Amino acid sequence: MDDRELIRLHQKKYPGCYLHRSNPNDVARTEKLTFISTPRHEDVGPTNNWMPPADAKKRVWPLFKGAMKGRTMFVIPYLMGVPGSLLARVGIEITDSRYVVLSMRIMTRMGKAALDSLKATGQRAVRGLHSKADLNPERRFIMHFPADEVIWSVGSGYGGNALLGKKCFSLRIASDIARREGWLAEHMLIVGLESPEGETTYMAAAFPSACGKTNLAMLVPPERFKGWKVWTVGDDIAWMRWGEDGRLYAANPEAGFFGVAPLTSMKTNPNAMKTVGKNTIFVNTAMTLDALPWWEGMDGPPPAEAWDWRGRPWTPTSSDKAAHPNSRFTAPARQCPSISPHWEDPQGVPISAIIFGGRRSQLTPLVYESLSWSHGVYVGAGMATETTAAASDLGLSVRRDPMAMLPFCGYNMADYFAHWLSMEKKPGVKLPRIFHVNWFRKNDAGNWMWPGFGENLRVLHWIVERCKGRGKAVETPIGFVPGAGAIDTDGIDVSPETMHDLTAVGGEDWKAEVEDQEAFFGQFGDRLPGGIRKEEQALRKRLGS
Ligand code: O2Y
Ligand code: MN
Repeated sequence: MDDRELIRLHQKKYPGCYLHRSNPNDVARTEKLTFISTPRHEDVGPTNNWMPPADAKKRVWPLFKGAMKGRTMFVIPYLMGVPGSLLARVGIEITDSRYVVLSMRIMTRMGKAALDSLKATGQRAVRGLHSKADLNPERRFIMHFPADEVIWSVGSGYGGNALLGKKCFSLRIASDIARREGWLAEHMLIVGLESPEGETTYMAAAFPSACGKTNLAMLVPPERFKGWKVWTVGDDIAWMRWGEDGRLYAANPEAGFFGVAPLTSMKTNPNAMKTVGKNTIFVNTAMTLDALPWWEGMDGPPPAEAWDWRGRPWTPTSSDKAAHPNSRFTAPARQCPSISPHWEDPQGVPISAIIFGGRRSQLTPLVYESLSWSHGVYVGAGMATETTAAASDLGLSVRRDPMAMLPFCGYNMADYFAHWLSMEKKPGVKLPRIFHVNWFRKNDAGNWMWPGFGENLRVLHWIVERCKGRGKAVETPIGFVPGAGAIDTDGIDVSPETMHDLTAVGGEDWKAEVEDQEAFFGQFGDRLPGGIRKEEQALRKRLGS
């Protein structure tokens, strides 16, 4: 605090809470400065930045020389996952950032749990070296060496670039370990839906960044679903392996949430608001004059005066936003009112449904179910989302983001698809069903067709019904969509006609979609698994193209 690295917030209203302001040139993870380093380019594929290890040694390693001078160097042993779990792994992060130490203490199980686990399992720790250095973006690199299970990060002190347990370890390095060992490390939330009869169905869902994963993980059932409960297991990452009973078990390797603050409110996510009321580090939010965190979209009127995310005076007439759009809260998961009683079970929770999704204002139905596992993998591989700066003269800008892993797969994505396809060949597995959802359809007038937020439970309910072998469905070329009346619309302003439009499959539009997917898949050349090509051909045939 003496160095203003942390600002103490109002301790009566926000006990144990602090604000951290990052350098204004360092406010989000940086994909273009993120590299996978392997001897052969083809092992990282066309969707990752590649740097050969020899070049990394020449270009990046020297940046660490003297980089920590004048700062304390910390050694952080940390555990991703819970002690004693087959789904747990140790990491060591060396860092010169006190903000990183404090954040890792929230986001991971730090210290003794990690050292005990190292001793008990004899595992090799994933080794990470991090230095803020001079925070110069010209000298900023996030390097991954999957073969050695090593991470180097230099020149950034922000979130995903610097808290190495999260994206670097739990997704990029872990996805490669998972491929070698036959499990899955995925960019997925994990949620349980408990019926009034007390039966809980667990689902894992992959959505690209900024599609509301944290909100879905912490959903509050609407009035119509009184008696139902939603249990949060994780909001960002799922590690999944096959249990002895043949089911797929998922665990959240993290111990905290690093959620986006703007637009989080008692209306959009009351559980998140209650989670961040204590022991939380806010990053790049605004702060009121009486030291309360504030951001655009929070409940109530804006403060008459505040400090913006850079610490400059701000009023509602200021032209800039008070909070940075990527401002965040770092909060312990155990504080979440909807945290599952099973979120720390060492075996994880059994997954009945895998859900893929994206933000598509047109084309993609509210929900559909794949025809088979391999078709579901194809659906995930073809996933896409509209980018925030969506509208242009050329139409909507759509980013392909297979399984929401485009920025996080630590190896060639073609091999990643093959790994997913191989799952159904494992003897004795009871495969989860695979679905695709889209909360973001708009009508011709440009209005949302589906209310979203808590009402998304109605769609999850249909998914659960399908998993139980119930739930009316109609087969279409792209998969099963809900039959008329299968999704409960009681109490919401969604007419049967709108429901019809939300679940309709436009053949011509889908033919164009397949062509666009083909352009994406084409970049993998011969490495694209035959299973994906086979599904693509089958879809073309069903569409009559
Ligand atoms: O910009 C960052 O460093 C954070 S990115 C992030 C944080 C929490 C969960 N997911 C993400 C993401 O980009 O997927
Ligand atoms: Mn994420």
